[in-house]
Amino acid sequence: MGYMMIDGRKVEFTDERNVLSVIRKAGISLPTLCYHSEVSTFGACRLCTVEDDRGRTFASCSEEPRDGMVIYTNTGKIKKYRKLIVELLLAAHCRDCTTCVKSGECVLQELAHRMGVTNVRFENTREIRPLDTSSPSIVRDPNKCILCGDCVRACEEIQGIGALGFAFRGTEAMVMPAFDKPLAETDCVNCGQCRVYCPTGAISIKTHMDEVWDALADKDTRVVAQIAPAVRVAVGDSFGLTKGRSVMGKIVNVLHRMGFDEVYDTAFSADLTVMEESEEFLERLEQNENLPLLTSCCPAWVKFVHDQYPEFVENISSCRSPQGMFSAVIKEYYRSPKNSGGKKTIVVSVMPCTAKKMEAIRPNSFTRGKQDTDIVITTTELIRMIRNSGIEFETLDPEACDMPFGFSSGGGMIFGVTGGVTEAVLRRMTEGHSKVELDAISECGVRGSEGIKEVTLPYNDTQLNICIVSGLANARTVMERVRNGEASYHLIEVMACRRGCIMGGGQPPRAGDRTKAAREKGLYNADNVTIIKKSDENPLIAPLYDGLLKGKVHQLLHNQES
Ligand code: HC0
Ligand code: SF4
Repeated sequence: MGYMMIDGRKVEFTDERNVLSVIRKAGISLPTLCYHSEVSTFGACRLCTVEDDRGRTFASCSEEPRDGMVIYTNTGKIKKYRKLIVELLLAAHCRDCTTCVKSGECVLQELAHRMGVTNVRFENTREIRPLDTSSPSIVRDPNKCILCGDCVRACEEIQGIGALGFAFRGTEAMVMPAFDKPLAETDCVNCGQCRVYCPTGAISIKTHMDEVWDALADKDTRVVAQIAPAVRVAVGDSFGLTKGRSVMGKIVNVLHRMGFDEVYDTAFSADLTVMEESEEFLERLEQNENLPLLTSCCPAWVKFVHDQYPEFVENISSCRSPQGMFSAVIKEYYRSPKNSGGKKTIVVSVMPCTAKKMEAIRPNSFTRGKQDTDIVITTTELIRMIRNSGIEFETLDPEACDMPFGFSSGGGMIFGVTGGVTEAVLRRMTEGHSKVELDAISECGVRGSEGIKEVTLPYNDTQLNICIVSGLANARTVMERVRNGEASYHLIEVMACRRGCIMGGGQPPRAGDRTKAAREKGLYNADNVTIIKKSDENPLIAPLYDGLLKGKVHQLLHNQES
């Protein structure tokens, strides 16, 4: 512990890793473009520069706090310096702000406004580069890149992929995939974490909102939506509502008003996933085959295994993700002329995830060669569509999902948080459903935001070893240990994004620790208020197996051999 003087006030510090953190703790929001507490310090943007009592200026992100330091955060010299940095960044930046996807959420735009930059005196001499639209999930616009390196570090350090890097030097420097390949031809897994970290419009979501509007305008089309678990806890704060609180009922209402014919909760098909995945798990345990079972609901993780650990492809669960299962069930239901009423059916899934756009077009997830999920939009796109519609979201009353698929258990709901899939599967594998039994599961180590969690549980005569992972760099650590025989598990649950889908690449970005915790709490609260917690006790599940799914379980709920 020590003390420093910040702008004439005494501030205590303990384990803060740099002066910037101490300044922020003191309630001063210093601007930064390249600093994120979860990745390594780069010190490139210099916006967090401060001055000490001897007139020395330094980047506060790169300096350790020392007892007795005296620093000033807003001297005339620093203000001028910061303004010049922003002006120079703008000089080398495409400035089509009014039509930029990031407009209104761009950190550079916000800083220009904050620093009072109203004029850029320098000419942009950078050559205009083409956009990379090769990925099904994200778009890279090199003309809007400010070389902060945030995407590079997110991809390398958090996801352990390294699909992006710096090329060339000095004024020629650029961020791009190796050998300037299109992103779609790299090991990119479409997770969208680079887009979450990008402060400008240089990396953005590939949007599909127009396709949804077109479908809604077509009177001969039935448009059916499914909403993923994590979406409901990441929408409200954009409309001034409490951070992290589930607004599922309002989302159902707004989608009905926009013209969706039916709105469903992906948590329903997460119940189906629990049924199928636990059965597959028990079979593999019995036959001691293809263990550890690797969960298959996160498409970025599935691609990661195919690209990086091909020898484990057989271990991936054959289950489709809840997104895939739901779309297949909806399409099958409306294949019957009795239900279709002569209309074509389009399934729109609303996901916190950019990789789900890639999963939807992955041929092994199709039914009889046809794509089931027609359009995937992310939470960010949903928010934009609500704004576009002009509907006052915050004032809407909650509405329930439609029938015949409109009920889900709490087990399906918690899929959106790391550990949720495992917890739901364990609930299914437990005979009872009393509070004591369910509490024992939630307290066995499955919950919590750590990137790697290990749980050991007795099941019949076996001690089940389970590993729960979020963040692909962590997944690499675990898979290396498994490959080298240093660790052995029966089940490995992986969500590519740290903390799970609540922090997916399609969620509104710039979520701080409070937002992350609120989203997590929001989903557990949504589970708390459900009467039925176990997927197998969802009253719509058994009739579905006896009816529509009869003889078609494999065809509709499992991925085809690829
Ligand atoms: Fe997820 Fe899912 S939980 S991956 O995180 O399994 O995207 O929310 O929709 O499909 O249910 C994302 C979230 C889903 C799926 C579910 C799973
Ligand atoms: Fe890396 Fe994910 Fe971005 Fe692809 S989408 S470049 S894997 S961070």
